[in-house]
Amino acid sequence: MRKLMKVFLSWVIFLSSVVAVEKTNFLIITADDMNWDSVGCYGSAIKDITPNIDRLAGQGLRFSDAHVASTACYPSRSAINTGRLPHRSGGEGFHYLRFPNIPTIPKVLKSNGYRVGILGKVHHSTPYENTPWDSAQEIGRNTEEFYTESAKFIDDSKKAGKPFYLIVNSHDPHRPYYNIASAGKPMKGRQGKVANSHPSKVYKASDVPIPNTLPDHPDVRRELACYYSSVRRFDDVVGRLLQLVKDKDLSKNTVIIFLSDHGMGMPSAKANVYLNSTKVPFIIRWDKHIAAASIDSKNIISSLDIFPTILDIAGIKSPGGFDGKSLVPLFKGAVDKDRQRIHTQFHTTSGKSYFQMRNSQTKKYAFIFNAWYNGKPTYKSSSMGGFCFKTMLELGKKDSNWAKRCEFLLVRSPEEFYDLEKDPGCLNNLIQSAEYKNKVAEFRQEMSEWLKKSKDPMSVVFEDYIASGSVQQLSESFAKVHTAQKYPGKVPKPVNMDVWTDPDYKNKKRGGKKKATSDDSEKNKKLSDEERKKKRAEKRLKK
Ligand SMILES: [Ca+2]
Repeated sequence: MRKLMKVFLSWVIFLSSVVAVEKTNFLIITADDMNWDSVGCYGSAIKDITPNIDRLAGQGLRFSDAHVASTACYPSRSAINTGRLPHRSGGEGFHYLRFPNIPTIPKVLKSNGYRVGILGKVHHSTPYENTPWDSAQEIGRNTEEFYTESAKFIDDSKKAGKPFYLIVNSHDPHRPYYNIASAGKPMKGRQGKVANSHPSKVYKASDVPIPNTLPDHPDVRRELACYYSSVRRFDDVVGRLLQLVKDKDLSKNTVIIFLSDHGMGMPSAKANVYLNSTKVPFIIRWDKHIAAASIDSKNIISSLDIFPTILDIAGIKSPGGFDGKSLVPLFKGAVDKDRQRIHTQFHTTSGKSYFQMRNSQTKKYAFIFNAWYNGKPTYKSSSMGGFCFKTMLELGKKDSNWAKRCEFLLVRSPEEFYDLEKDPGCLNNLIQSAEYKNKVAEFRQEMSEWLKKSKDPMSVVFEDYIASGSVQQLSESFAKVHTAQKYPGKVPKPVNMDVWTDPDYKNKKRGGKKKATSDDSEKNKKLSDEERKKKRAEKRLKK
């Protein structure tokens, strides 16, 4: 009898491992601050800039109109993790989700038998302090390290007999760009353990296209060349990850999704809601389920669709509450009439400057509401860093066109309206144009309905503004709502990754901010909480 039981049990274990192997794995690859049109298959003017992303597009489905929900690292990634608009998850800024118990990709997949892992940008991609990552590791900009660390995670998942969800987040092409501070030498990774690698191709100032939002100036060219070299280094990572999936023989049952978290860190892109802010390259590959080299140019899709799509593919019951929906019906070329418009948002920079923007756009037009508008040159974000905006300001001293452009970027207008087919760079604000009067009215009405429907706190501000037409009323209303809407979310500053991967972490002692030596840790152990508080107070007094 015991022998029979043993045979039966070994069969159960064998069968369950077979079932687990057949489950679909997910590999999500994200670029950081990469413009949609920097990619070869999206029309980059640099020939063969991204051979590996282009190859991925050749194996899967490329969406020509994909947008992210918000345009800074953390909120964009919170939207991916929750499938909800930032104000509906409490993931508006650089903090954990403010609202409790929002279902997240890692939590739902883990509770459904997946091994969940994250490589790179862990701080910006972790929705809650108690997110149950099985593996969470920071990484620098070394291409081979992406291969070896991802391989380890995949091997460990195989050993555990579990399907995996692995999100690999490169820091490229986020600033600091390749080469800019180190004159051609690899820089030490900020978070990586090894030196950053060289891109497989380095671009020169004369190689790069200049978007019409930026001046053609030697400093801008030099900076863009560094940016494009970083784009190339990201593409190298994609190449190694595609090779890894092949090497591990996982092509058949692994879905690969690639996207950028938002547009490039340059004026008129990142930390705004223009076309170059929210539009991203977005490719999904799923062997035998998606025809190779497909292109979807009929639907507008969102990063909010990723979570419901994963659940749909994995056959996991949806917890509901999404603002996105599954992309699976589009894999066979369906056209969805509800996917002809998209709503995007911006709330706050990492420096906690609140520039509340809302955009309602179709393929043809974009209507923007700047709830933060106050008539003064207020706007400031990392997209003004580096040489580009500095050069624009410098040129503006002699050229009134650049002076006007700089002034507009700093001040804006309560509402903006663009004809995206004629003006994808969003340079010509048509809000006062007689020709577009009816269109503007139509979009304004839709914005009003949408803000109410989505329970957006900025709805009151918008209604106050359109009822009064007064800038003063706008400022007063925004100040009122804004005071209640500051985001006191807890900012993750873990000293190591155990905070996310070790369930007992909270019960263990946390180390200091600086790297503790063995002597320091002994000292720390001896200090009681009271003593530590006293020491901190003394330090403050000294300052
Ligand atoms: Ca980013």
